Amino acid sequence: MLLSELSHPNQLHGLTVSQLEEIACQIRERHLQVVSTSGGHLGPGLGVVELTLALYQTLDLDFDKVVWDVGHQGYPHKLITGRFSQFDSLRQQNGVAGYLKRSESKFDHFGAGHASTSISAALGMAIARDRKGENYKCVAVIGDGALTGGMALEAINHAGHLPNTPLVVVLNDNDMSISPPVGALSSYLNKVRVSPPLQFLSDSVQESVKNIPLIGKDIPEELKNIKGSVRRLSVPKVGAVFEELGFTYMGPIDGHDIGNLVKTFNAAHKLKRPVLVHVVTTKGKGYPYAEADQVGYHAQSAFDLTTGKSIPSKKPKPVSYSKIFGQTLLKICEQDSKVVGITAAMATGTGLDILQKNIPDQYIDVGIAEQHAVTLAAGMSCDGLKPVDGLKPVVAIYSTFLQRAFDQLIHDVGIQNLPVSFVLDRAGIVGADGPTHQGQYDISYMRSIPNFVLMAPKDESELQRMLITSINHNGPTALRIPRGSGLGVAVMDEGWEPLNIGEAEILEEGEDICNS
Ligand SMILES: Cc1ncc(C[n+]2csc(CCOP(=O)(O)OP(=O)(O)O)c2C)c(N)n1
Repeated sequence: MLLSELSHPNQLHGLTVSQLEEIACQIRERHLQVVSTSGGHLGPGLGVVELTLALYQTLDLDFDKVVWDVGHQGYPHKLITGRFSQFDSLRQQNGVAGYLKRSESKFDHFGAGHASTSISAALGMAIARDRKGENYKCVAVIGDGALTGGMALEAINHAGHLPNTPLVVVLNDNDMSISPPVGALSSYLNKVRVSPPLQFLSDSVQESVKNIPLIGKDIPEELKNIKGSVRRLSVPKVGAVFEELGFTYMGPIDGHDIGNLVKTFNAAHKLKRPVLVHVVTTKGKGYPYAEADQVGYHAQSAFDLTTGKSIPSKKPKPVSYSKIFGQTLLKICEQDSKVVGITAAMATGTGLDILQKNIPDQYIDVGIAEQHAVTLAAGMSCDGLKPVDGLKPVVAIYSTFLQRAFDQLIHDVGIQNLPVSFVLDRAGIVGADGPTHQGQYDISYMRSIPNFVLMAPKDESELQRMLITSINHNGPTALRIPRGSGLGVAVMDEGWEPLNIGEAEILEEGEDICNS
């Protein structure tokens, strides 16, 4: 079957593993062709090709619901749900969106762009289904990075408490966020992933199954026959954290083995309770450059498919605002050990990777946890007799992702008037990422919070002066910086003059309102 002829995902039903593998090749080809031309997310989608095909072979997407976390890995989903021919318009005006969007396709069951929402949304669908007395399947597909977000853990806490609510959570574990993942949960998944290879385990899977209290005798046939692929069955400790939280854990499964994936998903659907299927994938699978540099190929601008190298823009661009921020913060940190940069899993995007490489002691990555980042900084800033004795945290978060921490900004920072500096990257219009990523709300939401000083530099050197002003200020500040580069105004290596807060700068005298 040709991918170009696939107009409905149910056409995958009945295809053999080798036919699905053939479609997997065609998906990768089209994915690479379009992203290399127009830019977009690369590694995330390439990693879930087999997962998507196998999952959809076990579902009826006219009824069953799938929620993809973030949605940046959804290009294979788009290619098999009727958007193959429009795919050249990816991330362009009126074209195919870079994330899932309910208004774009009936198969996009839930829109996203921000991380860690999928389990909540899928659980909500499952509860609605049960109240209506229907029986479609609800599935959330979430990455190991997104799983570290507070909302995902809140949803697991809730779902695990509802043993009679069937829900399948597919953990797409590629051991990567945008950068390498951080945190205790990540270390736990690492241990699970590297536990002994499957063939070392007992063959008597069926016997082991009987002894598992949560599944016991009700184990479906398919599950009994997956020899060695469901490691939980023979190694009680693997996945124990999820089991203790009320989920039946299945895995880890090789995320590129379609046959095993299909069997495991079928088994998971039959369990009729909360199930977590742990699927191990390789980010960038099938494109060697993306497999080798998973951070660099998470998302890409246009590139040459043969060499993997970005196609340089005709007019060289000045250094980006994010980079100037990162370089300036590094210099400030070199002179003041109390200054600490904090990111929520966005080191490269915000320019904080510069600090990470040079002074790791003054750098913290909290994972995809914006709310925690804000309150953590509040605590760090007041760990002294007076607020001014504490550390001087500089929290760099994209404007759009800081929306998530609105209460923390008010309750933990603003009301207590704590000296935390926020750098809101990608403030304003961000372009092709679409409506979920625009930094268009921060002026309104920051202005409503007591004690905050809000700043927006007119150029690169003013960004430097505003950064030092905010770090020196004994109260909360928010410094907005736009996506991309400015005009290339020369920046200074040191000696940044702080600004007088609230004082206007006269650029040009004149008699009209606007004299250009
Ligand atoms: C709330 C929020 N913070 C940050 C981001 C930026 N972001 C997009 S994808 C991503 C990494 C997600 O990692 P994972 O869930 O493991 O998926 P993978 O990219 O590895 O497939 C991050 C941090 C986001 N989308 N939402």
